[in-house]
Formats: sequence, C-alpha cells, structure tokens
Amino acid sequence: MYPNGRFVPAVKYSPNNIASWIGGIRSAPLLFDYCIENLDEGQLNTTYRPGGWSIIQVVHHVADSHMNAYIRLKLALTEEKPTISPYDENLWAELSDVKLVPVNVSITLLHALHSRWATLLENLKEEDWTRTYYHPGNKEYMPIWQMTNQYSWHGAHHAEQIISLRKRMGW
Ligand code: NI
Repeated sequence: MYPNGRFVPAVKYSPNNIASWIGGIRSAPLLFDYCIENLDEGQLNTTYRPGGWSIIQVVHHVADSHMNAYIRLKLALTEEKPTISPYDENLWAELSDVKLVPVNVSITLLHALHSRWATLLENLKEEDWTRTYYHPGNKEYMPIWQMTNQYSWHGAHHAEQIISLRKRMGW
C-alpha cells in the first residue's frame, strides 16, 4: 500500500478485504496519536506541502470528513439510496473551529467516532454491504463496501502526509 498516492479502489469485496478495511478504520485514531506526538505549536502549524493544509488543518479535516462519512453510512443503512450532501472541504478547513480548537480535540473525536463506526461495520449483515447512497456531486451510487475501502485509505493517506513531513523535517 502506498497511501500517499492516488486512491486505487478495490474492484470487489471479500471477507478478507472487509476485515482489512474495518481494521484500518478501527486503528486510524491510534495512527493520528502517533502523527502529532511531541509536536509543538509551530510544527503543528507547518503545511505538509507548500500551499497545502497545516498539520492542524489536516487532522481537523479528517474529523470533518469522517463525521460526514459516518452520517452517510447511517443514512445508507436506514434509507433507500439516500442522496447525501456534499460539502466544500476547503472552506470547512478555514472555519473558526479549525483555526481555534486544539488539534487533540479532533484526535479525541476520532477515537470516539471510529469506535462507533468500526463497531457498526463489524456488525453489518451480508446484504448491507451492497446498500448505496447517491453522491450528487460525483453523480454516483456508492456502495457501503466501497466507501469503507475509500475511508480506510483516506485516514491512512492523511496520516502519511504528516508522517512524511516529520521524516523530511527530522522531527
Ligand atoms: Ni481528505
């Protein structure tokens, strides 16, 4: 896996794939604990690439994105092909809760959220994995198995941005 690269979606789902994706969602908060360990305010405000988000914005973004994902999952489980609401992640990353709230608040949020999320996924019935939601921006129906694949990758992808910045900077 090269989580810093482009997302290459799985073409199908299998029990092994599902176990590995759920494992990724279960463990992502621990990965973010590790990402920000011992960083000071200046380091946390460093962008992972020129013009990109700061570490603080990346972590709050993951919380924003995964809260949306969790809601989408619950909608897909309880409604027939619900249309979900896209959001502008760049504008969300500029709001005051991202600017003013310490990063560890979103790490704590991720621990709580991913605990509920992974437990929900672990207890899905076989037929639930092919339930879908409709994304009006992409004009696509997204099955639950595919979103699980995507968000398992998404957490690792952003953690890798921080880890590789730390390596480059010798932090
Ligand atoms: Ni993202």
